[in-house]
Amino acid sequence: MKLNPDNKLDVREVLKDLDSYRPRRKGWVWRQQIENHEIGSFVYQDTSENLNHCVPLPAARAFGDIDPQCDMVITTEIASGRFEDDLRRMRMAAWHGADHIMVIRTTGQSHIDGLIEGTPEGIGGIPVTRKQIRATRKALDAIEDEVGRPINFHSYVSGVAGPEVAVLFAEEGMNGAHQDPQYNVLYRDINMHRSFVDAAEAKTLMADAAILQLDGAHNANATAKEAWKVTPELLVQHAINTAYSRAVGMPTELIALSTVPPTAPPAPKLRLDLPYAVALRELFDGYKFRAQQNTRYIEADTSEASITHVLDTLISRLTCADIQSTITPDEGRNIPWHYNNVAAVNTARQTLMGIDGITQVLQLKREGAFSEQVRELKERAVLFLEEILEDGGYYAAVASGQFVDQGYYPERKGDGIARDPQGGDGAGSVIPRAPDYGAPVCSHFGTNRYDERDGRLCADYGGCTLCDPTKIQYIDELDPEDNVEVRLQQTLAHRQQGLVRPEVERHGDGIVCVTLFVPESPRVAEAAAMEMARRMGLHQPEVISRRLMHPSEGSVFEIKGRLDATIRVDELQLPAYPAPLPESEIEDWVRGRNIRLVAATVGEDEHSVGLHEVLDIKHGGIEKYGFRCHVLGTSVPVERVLDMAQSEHAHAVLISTIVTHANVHARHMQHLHELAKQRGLRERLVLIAGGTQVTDELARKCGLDAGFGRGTTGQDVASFLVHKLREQTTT
Ligand code: Z98
Repeated sequence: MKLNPDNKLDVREVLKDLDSYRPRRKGWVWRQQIENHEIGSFVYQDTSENLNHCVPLPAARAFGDIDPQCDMVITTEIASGRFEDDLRRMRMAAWHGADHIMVIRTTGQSHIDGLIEGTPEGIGGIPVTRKQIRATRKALDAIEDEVGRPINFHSYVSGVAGPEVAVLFAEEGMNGAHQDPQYNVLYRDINMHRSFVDAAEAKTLMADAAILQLDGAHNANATAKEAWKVTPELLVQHAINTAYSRAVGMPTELIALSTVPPTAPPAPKLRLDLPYAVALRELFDGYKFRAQQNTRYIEADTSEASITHVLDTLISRLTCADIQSTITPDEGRNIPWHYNNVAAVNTARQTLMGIDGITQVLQLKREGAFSEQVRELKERAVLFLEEILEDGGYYAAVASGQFVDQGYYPERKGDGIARDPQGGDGAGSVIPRAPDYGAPVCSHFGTNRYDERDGRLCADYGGCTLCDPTKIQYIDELDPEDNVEVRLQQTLAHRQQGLVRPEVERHGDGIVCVTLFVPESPRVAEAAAMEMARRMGLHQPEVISRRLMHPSEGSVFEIKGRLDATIRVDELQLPAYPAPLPESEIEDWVRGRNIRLVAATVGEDEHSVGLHEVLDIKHGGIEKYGFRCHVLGTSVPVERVLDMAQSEHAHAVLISTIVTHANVHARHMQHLHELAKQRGLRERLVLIAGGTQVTDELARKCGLDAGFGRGTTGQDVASFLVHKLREQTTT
């Protein structure tokens, strides 16, 4: 399967012959660091290979559209509920620099005692089934070819069916997974004995399949009310899972500790979070570190979430994290939206490139109060571990509620999560293996009656699914109504008919978001905002963010709702801009020709920023190609503009209009055209208008040659001028 950047990902193609698709590699892939990497005008220190296809950061347009890639793996976490929608989301994220795709499982999968094959769509995550994994891996294989970088696919080896899930992941080429028995115990109330026994089996499978393991310690600071107080415990949880993994035989390089900086502003974040990050890195030197964006404090303000994420990422870089994991900044208010997945990836990408090389110029102070804080944290953690040993071990400590207590150890508040060692899901289900127990796959932990032959333990019974994938039973979805084929019928019918609808969660869901400020006190303002949303035609409007500006002056609201707008693509009138010419071609044509332009902001309009952006050499405008620009300033009458064009023997006139009350921008454009005609100048003068309310269509209707709206660059205008002036000289 090969992707073409000009075409949509074809889900039908992904589903074709899925029963026989095999992953083409297994195991985790890191980015390779490149130091002194020359990209465009810069030399980078903390980068990896460039991508074949990407969407550069917005400011890249000022730097030759470069898109340096950092050396950390970047995660995006995906959870729409439908895997077919997730595939497109993954492709977009990969183009923006994500190479670790984590899919969230549907709520409750942890409690199911087996694989949930044959299951359709999920709620708050997807059901992790063989079909979903295989389809995703197949799509990711094609996406990684398209972007030119390996992409790691990841989900969770937890719950009552942990070992079965681990076999599935090993069979299907999953590259990373969370595995930590403590997560089962604390957050899913699965029996502790069962969880640890299962973990030994699951970790062996993961080690043999080179699946990178993330642990679950960070969940404690997502759960604790005062997250910075559980920092000693986080170190203890990491220690338990790491030691257990090593005891089972997992190699160091496959163990990644999962960590989240515990606080967010207005807390003094760096002062609290940095010592914790340093203590963790020092105690677990030699292991990998996966730092996740802090989601603990995400409410409704995506810009606040992004700023905390920038600070988190700074901590990651200063303390040498290997993976920067992102979550959508809107997770506090929506089923994450795809463009917010991309926004989170870009926050990490932008921050990491912005602080490239920072560790060569900045060093954390290793004396005084900072190192005392680091030492104190380690001491608290060691004391906690010693107490667990003295008081009867891990099971006893959990039973007495020692974990996720809000006290800063050794202080105790008595509000921790307590679990009964004899209770929970799967209690009493651990039974000793019979001496002649035969393991169903080669990769396993403990007793096995089969002896190794030809390097395999499964030779005696003719091969296992890990050694011989033809033995894998592929089960398709079983629900006749809710399955991907049925869901795709509508999607594909829409596409075939050329229909498009807005979307953010799932294909064509119609969901849109509007932002409005209402100058009233909060309650009145909110009711008014909702009413305004209804009048805009939004169905089921819902306030997803409210930000107080002032108790009586007003508030800003973001409202989401469903917009019943289905557009026929073939009925759209697309502006007929010529494709921009290469800069060298523009310059070659313009230089030496003495092309003169007269420009001004017309009418009573003092806004000149847009015009300067397009013209001034200082702003990268078209002067740089050799156009001779005569700018008359702001609030200039159209008559004066034409006087000057006449006396200068100009080739073109550019007018800019921003102020638009009473359609004044359109009237100025018409006036320019009419007057040029009256004076007999129209034939030889190219007339162009620009401004936020100007469109090409409107400008042409008013008699001009072209109009340029928002987002126009000098290159666009220069390309048009060269096309047009060339035409004039050849006709
Ligand atoms: C993360 N965004 O860590 P269920 N095992 C471990 C986990 O940390 C998690 C699960 C399993 C976070 C997601 N972590 C939170 C060690 C979840 C998931 O039962 O499928 O929800 O388990 O990336």
